[in-house]
Amino acid sequence: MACRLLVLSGFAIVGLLVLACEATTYTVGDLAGWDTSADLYSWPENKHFHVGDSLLFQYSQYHSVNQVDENGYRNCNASNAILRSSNGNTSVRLTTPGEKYFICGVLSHCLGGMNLQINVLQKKNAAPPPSPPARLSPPARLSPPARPSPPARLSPPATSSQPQSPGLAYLDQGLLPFGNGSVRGLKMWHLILVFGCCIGGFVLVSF
Ligand code: CU1
Repeated sequence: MACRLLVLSGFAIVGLLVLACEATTYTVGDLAGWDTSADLYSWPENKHFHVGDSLLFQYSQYHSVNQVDENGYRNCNASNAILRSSNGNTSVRLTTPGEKYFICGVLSHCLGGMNLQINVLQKKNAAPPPSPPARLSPPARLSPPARPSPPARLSPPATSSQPQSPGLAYLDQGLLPFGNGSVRGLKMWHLILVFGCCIGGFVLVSF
């Protein structure tokens, strides 16, 4: 499955490269051709001519194609033409960037609109734009410093509904044997002992 995807993407890349490299042939004047009836002034608008593209001039026997410089273009003068053709089907390959000028060799035709000026751009990029650089992994985040464990909370003092005397407070804190819990049992035994001693003493006095 991965191999198929790899092969398919390879074909897609090659196809894109072929499309990018493909030169375009522009038929001058489109359907009207290289003719006095064509609107050759606005024909180049919204077109992007590149080095490697071609212009195809299709015309009747009454016309000719002459590539001239700017001066020849302005004056409809083909005497110093760079290129001259009258075979009715002239293909001109655009080999260098810059302004290019073409006129018909018949002066009245040139003055009547059979003249063409185009701007040729550099060759299209054959290779796709470079992929952006690989993103760096984010810097390693430092682990936060270990938080000290909170101090052990002292158990809150036992609450009592009744106000306590200072003595009872001591008892509750376990400082005296008569405090809370098991200590309280000792207090009870102490009372019983005292009570027993009193009864014993009373019995001894009675006899
Ligand atoms: Cu002409």
